[in-house]
Amino acid sequence: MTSSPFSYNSPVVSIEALKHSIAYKLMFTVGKDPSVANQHDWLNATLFAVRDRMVERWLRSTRAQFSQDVRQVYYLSMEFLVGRTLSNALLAMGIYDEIKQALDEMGLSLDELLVEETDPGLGNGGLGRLAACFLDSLATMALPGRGYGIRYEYGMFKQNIVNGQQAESPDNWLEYGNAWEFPRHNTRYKVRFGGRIQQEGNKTSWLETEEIIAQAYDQIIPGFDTNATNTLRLWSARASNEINLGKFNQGDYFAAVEDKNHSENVSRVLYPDDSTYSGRELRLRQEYFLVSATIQDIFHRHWQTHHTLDNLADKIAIHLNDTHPVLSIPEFMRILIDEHDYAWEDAWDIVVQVFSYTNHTLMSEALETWPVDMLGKILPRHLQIIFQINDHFLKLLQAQYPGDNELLARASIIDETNGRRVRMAWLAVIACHKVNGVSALHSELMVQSLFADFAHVFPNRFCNKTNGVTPRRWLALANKPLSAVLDENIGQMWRTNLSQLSELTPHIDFPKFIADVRAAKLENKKQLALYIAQELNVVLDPHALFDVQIKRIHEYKRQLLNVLHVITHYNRILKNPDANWTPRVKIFAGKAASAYYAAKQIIHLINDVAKVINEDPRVKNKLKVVFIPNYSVSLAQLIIPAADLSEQISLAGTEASGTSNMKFALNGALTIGTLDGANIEIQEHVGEENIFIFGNTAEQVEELRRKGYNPRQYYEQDEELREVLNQIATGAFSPGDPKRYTSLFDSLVNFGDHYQLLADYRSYIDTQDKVDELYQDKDEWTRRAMINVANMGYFSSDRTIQEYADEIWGIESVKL
Ligand code: 26V
Repeated sequence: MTSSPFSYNSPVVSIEALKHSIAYKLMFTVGKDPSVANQHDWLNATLFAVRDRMVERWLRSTRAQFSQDVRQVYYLSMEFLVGRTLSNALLAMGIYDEIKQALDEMGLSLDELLVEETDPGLGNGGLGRLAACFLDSLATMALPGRGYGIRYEYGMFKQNIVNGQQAESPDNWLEYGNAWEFPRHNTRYKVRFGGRIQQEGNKTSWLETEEIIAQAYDQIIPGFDTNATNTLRLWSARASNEINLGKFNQGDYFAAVEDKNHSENVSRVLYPDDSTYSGRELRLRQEYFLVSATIQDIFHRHWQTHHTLDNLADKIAIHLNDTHPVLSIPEFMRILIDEHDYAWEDAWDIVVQVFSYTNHTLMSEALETWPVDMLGKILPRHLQIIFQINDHFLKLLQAQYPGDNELLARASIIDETNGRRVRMAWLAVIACHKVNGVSALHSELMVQSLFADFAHVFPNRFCNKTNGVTPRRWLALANKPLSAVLDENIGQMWRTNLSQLSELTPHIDFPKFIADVRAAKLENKKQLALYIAQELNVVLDPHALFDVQIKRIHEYKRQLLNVLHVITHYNRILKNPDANWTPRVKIFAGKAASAYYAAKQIIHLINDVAKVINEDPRVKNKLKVVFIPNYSVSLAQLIIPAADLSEQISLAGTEASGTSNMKFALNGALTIGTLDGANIEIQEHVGEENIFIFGNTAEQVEELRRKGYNPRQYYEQDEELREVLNQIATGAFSPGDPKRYTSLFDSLVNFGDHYQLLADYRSYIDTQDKVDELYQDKDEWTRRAMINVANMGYFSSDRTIQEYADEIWGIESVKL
C-alpha cells in the first residue's frame, strides 16, 4: 500500500488471481471453451470477473447506507448516457494495469477488448451525459444517491452517412446481452393507465385501469478509489397478462400476444428528439412509467426501514432532471392521499420539501406541455391533483396580487391560450423548494424570462448550479498521454481534487513540460487520424490544427456558421494558394433529430463541402473537412483529447451551459466561442487572453432583435460573406443539384436568420484569423492551452455535486 499524498492506494491484486478468474468466468458463466472463444466472449469473461469485485463493494456500501439511515437523493432522469463501463470500472478499482497485464499474459489485448463493449445510447446529449457524470461524482464522494431511468430496448438511433446525408438505423444495443445489469425479477411494480375516478365522500379511487409491470434492472456505479458505490436502477416494461387467455383459447395466438407487445412498447425506444417537444401519447406513458415505478420503489424502501411515511421529508430528496419526470409530483400526492389517507395540505408540505428541479433549456419549442384532454384520458387522477395544486397556488397568488388577472393567467399551470395545455415546467416550479439553472448566465436568464413571474413570488427558490464533468472519464480515461504528464508534474490526486490542476501553473514556464504536453497531444491526434483513415478513408496530417465541433446538430448551435468559415477559408486559399496558411482540419460530428429538416440539411451541406474541398487538388493539406458519423460518448472520448480548437459558437443566450466546452478545455484545447452558457465562466477562470471570444453578447442579441434585425444588410455589405452565401445558394457544393440549398440561403438572408449568424460572421472570421496566427507559434499555443488546463478545476462535476448536496438536497457522505 502506498500512502503518499500524491497517489492513491492501490489494492494488492495478484495477476495470477485475475487470470484465474477471467478463465473461470469464460468457462462457467459465459460457457465457452477457451479454444473457441471469440473477442466478445473474452470481453464478457473479463467483465464478469471485474464485476464480481465490484459487487463486494456494492453490498458493503448498500449496507452502510441502510444502517446509517442517512438522507438519500433520488435522481430521476429519462436519459442516462453512461458510456462504456469496463474501462471506467477498472480505473475506479485501481486495477487497470493489472488486468491489462493479466490479459496480456493470456495472449489478449485489453485495448482490443475495450472497444468491443457496446456503448449504450440511452440519451440524446448534454442532459443525459450530465446525469452520468453526476452519478460518477455521487459515488466517488460517497454521497448516498441513486439514479432512476428507463431501460430502453433501443437507444439513440445509429447514424450512417449515405451520399452525404444522415440515414438512421435502430440501435439494438441489448442484442448480445448486457453483462453489467442485474435483473431484479422480484422488484416489480404495477403501473396503471386510463380508467376513471370515483369519489365517495372524501375518498377518491382510480378504477378500471390498464396495467403494465415495471421490472427493475440494476447497474453498479463504482466510485473512484473508494469502496463507495451507488446504483442506477432502470425500469423495463412487462405485460401484466403475458397472454390473453380468452383469445388464446379461441386459437388466435397472434391476437393473444398482441396486448403483451402493446404494453411492452412503453420501454421500447428512446425519443431521439431533444429540439422539439412532440406531444406524443407514448412519450407521456413513458414518463409516467418511470415516475410511477420509481415513486413506488422509494416508498417501499422507506417503509421497510421506517414503517411510516411521516418522516419522508427528513429522509429523502427527489431531483427532477428537467420536466420529463415531473409527474412524480402528482404521483407522490396520489399515493399519500389515496393510499395512505394523508390530508391534502400535509401531503403538499412533504412534496415541497422533497422535490427539486433543474431546467436545461429556455427554448420554447423544447418545453413540455401536455393537452389537458390527453392527460385526463391517460392519468385522470393525476390531472385532478394537478388542478388542485393549481387552485391552491392561484389562491395564494390572488391574495398576494389581488386583481392582477393577467398574472394569474400567465402563472396558471393550465395554458388556456393554446388549446388548454398543462405546462409541466410551471408545475415543477410551483412544487419544488429549489429550481436551478445550469450556468450563471442561464440561471440569470431563467429568472428574467421564462420564470420571471415565479421569481417574484418565490424569490428564494431559484439558484444556479453550474454544470461540471467527471475528470475520471474525461481526463484520466480519455486522455492517458496527458494524464501521465500531469501525474509526473503534480501527482495523481487531481482525479478527485481537480483544483489541484492549478499547481501546474509554475510548470508552464518550463520548455520540457511544454514539449511533453505537445507530444501527448500529438499522440492523441495520431490516434484520431488513424480512426478517420480507417473509417472514412481520409488522410490527415496530425500536425495540422484540429478544429472540432461535436454536438447535436441544432440551428442554435450554429454549425452553419462554422461552415461559413470553412468556405471563406477555402476561397482565400484558392485566391492566394502560396501564402503561409496554417494547415487546418475541420472536424464535425453529431446527430440530427430524424424529423428536423434544417438540421439534416446542415449535415448534408457539411458533407457536400467536405467532398469538394477534400477532392480539390489546389487545396492539398491546407484544409480538410471531415464529418465523423455516429457521434457517441465513446467517440467523444477519442475526439476531444485530439482537439486543438474547440468550437462553442451558439448564439449568445441559447446554450444553457454546454459541457463539451469544459471537456475540451480540460484536455488542452483552446476555445473559440461566444459569451454563452458556461463559456462565460470558462473565460473568467482561464483569463481573457487565453480564450477566443467573438460575437454579440446575449444583451446585444436581444437589442438587435428588438430594433429589428435585418440580415440582408450584412449580406449586402460584406463582400466575402456574400460570395460564400451565393456559392451555397447557386450549387457550388451541390453541382448535381444546384437548388439544394436555396431554402437554407433564404432562411439566412431573406427570412430573418433567427440565430443571427450573419451578425456574428465578421467577428467570427476575424477571430479565426487570430487562431491561425497563434497556432504558428506552437509553444505559445501550448502554453495558453495549459493555462486553460490549470484553471479548469472549478468545472469538475464533484464541485457541482457538492453544491447540490449542500444547498439543495441536504445530504452527507456515508462513512465506510
Ligand atoms: C427535451 C426534450 C423534449 C421532449 C422530448 C425529449 C426531449 C429530450 C431532451 C430535451 C431537453 C434537451 C435539453 C438539454 O439536453 N439541454 C442541455 O443540457 C445540458 C446539461 O445541462 C446543457 O449543458 C446544454 O447546454 C443543454 O442544451
